[in-house]
Amino acid sequence: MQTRTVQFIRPSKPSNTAQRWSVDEIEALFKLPFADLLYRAQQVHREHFDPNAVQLSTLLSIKSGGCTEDCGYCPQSAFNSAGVEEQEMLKLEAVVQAARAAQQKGAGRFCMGAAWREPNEAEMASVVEMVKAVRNIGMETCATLGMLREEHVEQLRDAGLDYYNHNLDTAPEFYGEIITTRDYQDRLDTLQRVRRAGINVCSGGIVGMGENLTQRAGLIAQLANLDPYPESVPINNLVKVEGTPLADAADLDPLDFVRTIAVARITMPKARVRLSAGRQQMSDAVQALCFLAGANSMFYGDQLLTTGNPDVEHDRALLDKLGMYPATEQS
Ligand code: SAM
Ligand code: DTB
Ligand code: SF4
Repeated sequence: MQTRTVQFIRPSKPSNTAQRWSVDEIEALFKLPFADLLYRAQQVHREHFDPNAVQLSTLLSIKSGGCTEDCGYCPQSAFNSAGVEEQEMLKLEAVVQAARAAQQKGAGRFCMGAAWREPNEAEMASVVEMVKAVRNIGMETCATLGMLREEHVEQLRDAGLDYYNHNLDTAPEFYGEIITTRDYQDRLDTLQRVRRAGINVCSGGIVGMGENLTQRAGLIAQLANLDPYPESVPINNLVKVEGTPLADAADLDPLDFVRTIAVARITMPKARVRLSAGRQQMSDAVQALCFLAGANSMFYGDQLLTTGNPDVEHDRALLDKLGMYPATEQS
């Protein structure tokens, strides 16, 4: 993999003002002939980005397991029996050490995830220190901590957090079949607080949970119609974990995953569209199609939160094969 210096700046004002998309229009994109869809996505991608540059984020679970929410896909929910033991929050030194290791391997952004509904004051104080320390080593920072109150958003902004990840997960119509302990509106409210505080928004969802095409289009419509739409859009392919209610969900056709990437690219032209969970189960060829469809970001590092990700050597070889390289702020 070619190495380039990863530089970053926080955009002063998001320029990604939304065009409104109806669910029907988005469904029609999904139904385009594959080659036409990819051609359109490619055109949009090349208008806004270097098509060979990929932004690399490394994840770290700073607090794992025992979560009080009932998300049907999640191995960390206390409602599920995936065998993820509840652990205490990691110490600052361990987080900084993991961030340095990720940076040395070429990641530009470090994303800290916590398995809880929302942080309390003590937890916020620890996370603030982690954000400051990771920024200090020269990485972009991201956190995913569930619901946030106004004061928490302000604390994270003041610590210099670059991105906040909070996923809509699926369409409003399908949401209730996956999660009952938190409302769709709660998620939208948190995203709005993050946006208003001037922190970049990272929000996406999961496909392959048994949603139909209209519902898959409904998720993209929700994201694309946020005004402005998110700077970063993680598209996760469900990782089916034994002990979760979705362990036996039907496999998503890989070409439908590629289509989802293309539709996200077309409807959110300036967003980083991230190949997220599910890459370990995906062939190199499918991932290459995802890049052709406009994906320009991925989770990089041997672990996601509690499940595996392709190892770094494999990803470097894949990027080399494709002539791709880590993104800089210009690409
Ligand atoms: N607890 C916080 C929350 O839910 O907002 C942050 C961490 S949570 C694990 C972050 C996201 O990971 C979820 O919203 C979901 O989109 C994704 N995720 C969790 N388990 C997954 C799985 N098995 N497959 C794909 N994505 C998953
Ligand atoms: C996102 O959209 N996907 C990441 C990150 N944001 C936090 C998490 C994927 C988790 C997959 C299951 C696990 O490893 O626990
Ligand atoms: Fe908890 Fe987040 Fe997992 Fe839901 S997705 S169970 S909130 S860790």
